Amino acid sequence: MADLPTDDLKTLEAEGLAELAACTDEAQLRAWNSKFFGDKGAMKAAQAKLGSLPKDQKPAYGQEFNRVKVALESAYTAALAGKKEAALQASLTANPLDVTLPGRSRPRGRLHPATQILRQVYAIFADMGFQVYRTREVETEERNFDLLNMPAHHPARDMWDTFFTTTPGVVLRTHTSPGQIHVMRETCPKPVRVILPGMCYRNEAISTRSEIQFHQVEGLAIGEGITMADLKGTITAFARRMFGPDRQVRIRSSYFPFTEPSIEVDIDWPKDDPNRDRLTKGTGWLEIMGAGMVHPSVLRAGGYDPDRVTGFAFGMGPQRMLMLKHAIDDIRLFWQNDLRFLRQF
Ligand code: FA5
Repeated sequence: MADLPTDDLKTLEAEGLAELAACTDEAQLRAWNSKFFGDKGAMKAAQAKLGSLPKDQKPAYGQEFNRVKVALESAYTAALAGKKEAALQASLTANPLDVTLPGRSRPRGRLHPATQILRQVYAIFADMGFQVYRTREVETEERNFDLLNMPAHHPARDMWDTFFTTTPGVVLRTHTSPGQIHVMRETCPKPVRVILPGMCYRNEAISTRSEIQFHQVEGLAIGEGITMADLKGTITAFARRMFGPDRQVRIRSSYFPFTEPSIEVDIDWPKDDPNRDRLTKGTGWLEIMGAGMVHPSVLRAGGYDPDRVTGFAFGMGPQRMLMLKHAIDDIRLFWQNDLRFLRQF
């Protein structure tokens, strides 16, 4: 019996399947696909043959063609999927991925401890109704001294080793107290309740407790009937919140030309700290602020009538307070930019 045209299709199918099985990677599979299903491929040729067949053979050939086409197509799809899966497995074995490894964290910035303590101070005084008022770091000698009841040649000026600028009469402020004059002149005759934070500069011998630049937070309250009891109450309430109920507050009498009477406030150094004696010169206390009732001459310089209003003022050192809070043994650490220190806060 003569070969039927459908036999050619069967041969084509067998060839196709055999060649497909021989393909080892995806590229070979795609080449196989072009060879059999491309525009000039074997299946196109087999389809073209249909037109040249006698009419009675056409239906059988057509049916067989479709069967072979579907068989080869599905074999190709399955082989392609198999090769893709194998490639994925190979890549996973070659470059193992440990999904349990912790992710890479981004280093987070944080606020400098000096800024952190300033913000704590603001928050505590905000609760007591004090507003933050900012004034300048470069001041006139007049506001830094004269208007604070320290005329030229007054011996009290020796309390502050001053950095003078090359402009006569202009200094780097030695304390935040000149801010009192700015606030009073701006606010008079209304009552005042503000804090004035900022950097101060003194030509000091640098030591573990003293820097040539340091923050202060000045406080000023002016109104009718303000007394020393208000000052003590405010300071004690502040110290309780800043240092907690277990730390002791000591108020001593003192002297400042711009307050009368004047006091200084100490906090006890943590008792279990081995550096306690060295940092407190054997006393167990560290001074955190000077304060007092605003001197009548200063009230007058600010525009107020000392017969009608009184007021209290204080000037505290946040760096000293941080030292006390965390038993930090050297004030110089604050501006050294040593990350081993800064990262602890
Ligand atoms: C004054 O500067 C006054 N102006 C404070 C004041 C304000 C008194 C209002 C009365 C009324 P004194 O020099 O003591 O005072 O400084 C105040 C605080 O600033 C000190 O208690 C201390 O905490 C801090 N301080 C002073 N000098 C330094 C320094 N060199 N380094 C770090 N902190 C300092």
